[in-house]
Amino acid sequence: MSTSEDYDAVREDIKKIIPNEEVKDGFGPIFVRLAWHASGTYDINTKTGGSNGATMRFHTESSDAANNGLDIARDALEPIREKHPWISYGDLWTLAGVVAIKELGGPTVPWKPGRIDATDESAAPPNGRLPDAEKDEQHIRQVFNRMGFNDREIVALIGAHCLGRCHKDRSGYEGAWTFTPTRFNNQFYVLLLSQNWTEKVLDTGVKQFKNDKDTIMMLPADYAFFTDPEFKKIVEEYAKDKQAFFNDFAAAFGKLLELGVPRSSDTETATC
Ligand code: DDH
Repeated sequence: MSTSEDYDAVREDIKKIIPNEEVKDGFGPIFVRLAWHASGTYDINTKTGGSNGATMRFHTESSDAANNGLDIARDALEPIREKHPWISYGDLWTLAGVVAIKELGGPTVPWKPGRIDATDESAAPPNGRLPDAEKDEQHIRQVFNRMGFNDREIVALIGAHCLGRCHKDRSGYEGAWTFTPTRFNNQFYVLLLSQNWTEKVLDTGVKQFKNDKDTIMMLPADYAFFTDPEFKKIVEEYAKDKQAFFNDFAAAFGKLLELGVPRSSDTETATC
């Protein structure tokens, strides 16, 4: 049975590899994206998908276009798995997201171990469960309600777009959402409200919103948080109140990572 010291040792090793001169923004933002994509396939009705199983190791899920580029995060974590072979990939990937958020200045997200890796492809959820960046608020609500999230949790979760950027060769989109892509903060909301956004079509054929100086961007699915009145009210609140965002984000991201993870009374109490 692994102890909390064992998990602390893994946390330390994850921390060490997050800053990386050769990788733009380091590995922090992409570890957050990996934790989210590993978890965000959950379907509350069928109780399928989610981070238990680490099914992105299998071709069905790793080849979902939404997961393009996440091999970079999985490969970066592989030496840590080799050093600590007792940890499941599901635990390692979700823990990497939690450690990254903290390292980049964000809140402490509650995290518990206990994910068990699936042994074959049949456990993988079907492709297409993650949100489509071209789509609007109706699609966003449909996808996140399927995971079991309400409006407030959805708005809190999208604040993670304060981190990192879009890469043309991965998603077809390009650029960062904020001027501080390696700092976890409430700038996504501040900039969504304060910049003047103009729609542009990129040479990859996708639509994106750019600010006047063409220095930062929003996806159509981000811009929906500006145009939908219910979403916008919460965006305004988080833009003004960073602490409210941090509290709500920590709770919502912690809930996301738990989706579909079976809990016995033993692991229930083993919070790390
Ligand atoms: Fe996201 N995201 N995301 N996202 N995401 C991308 C990058 C990152 C959508 C689309 C994209 C969340 C929600 C949504 C992060 C975290 C989170 C990219 C660019 C696209 C496209 C990928 C690339 O080109 O490298 C859409 C659509 C949604 C939606 O909700 C409708 C959520 C909920 C999270 C979260 O973590 C809670 C992070 C971090 C990145 C930056 C990755 C990087 O490499 O940098």
